[in-house]
Amino acid sequence: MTTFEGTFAGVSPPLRFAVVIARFNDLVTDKLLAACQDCLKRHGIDVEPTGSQVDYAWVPGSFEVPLVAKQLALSNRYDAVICLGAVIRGQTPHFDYVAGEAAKGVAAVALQTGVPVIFGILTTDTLQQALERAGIKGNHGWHYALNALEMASLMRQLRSDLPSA
Ligand code: INI
Repeated sequence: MTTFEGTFAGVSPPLRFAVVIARFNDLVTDKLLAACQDCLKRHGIDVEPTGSQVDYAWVPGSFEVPLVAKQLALSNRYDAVICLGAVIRGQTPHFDYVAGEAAKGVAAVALQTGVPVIFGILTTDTLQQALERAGIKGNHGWHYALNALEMASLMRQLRSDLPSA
C-alpha cells in the first residue's frame, strides 16, 4: 500500500500559483494577501508579480472569484489557485447569496478542472471578526498558502506516481 502526502519542500519543476483576490473589503483582503505571500516566499516561492511563479488577478468581489479562478485553472499553467476574499454579514441578506455562491463556485472549479482551488474567503458576522482572522489574532492568509503548497505537491505526486489499475 502507498501513502500519498503533500510536502512543503521544493518541488521540481518549480510550483506555480495563481492568486485571485476580491477588492471588496480590501482592508481585510490586502492583509490576507500579504500573509499568503509571506508564507509562499518563506517556502522558496518567488512571489513577485514580475516573476514566473505567482500570478495575481483582482476581481470586484467574492462573487466574481469562481469565474476567474476557473479561467486560470483551465489554463494549465498553475499547480493551485488560491482564492482570497472577505464576506461580512453586516445587516444584509446579500451575505448569504455572496458567501454561498463563492463557496459553491470555488468547490466546483476544483472538481471541474482537477486543479486544487483553495477557499480563502473569510465569512464572518462583523468586520472585527474578519480583521481578527487577517492579522489581529493570526492570519488565515498564511494557512491558505500552506494549504496550496500541500495540495500542489500532493497532486504532482498523484499525477506522476499513481499506478493505473
Ligand atoms: N463581496 C465581498 O467580497 N464581500 C462582501 O461582504 C460583499 N457584500 O457584503 O456585499 C460583497 N458583495 C459584492 C459581490 O461580491 C459582487 O462583487 C457584486 O454583487 C457584483 O456581482
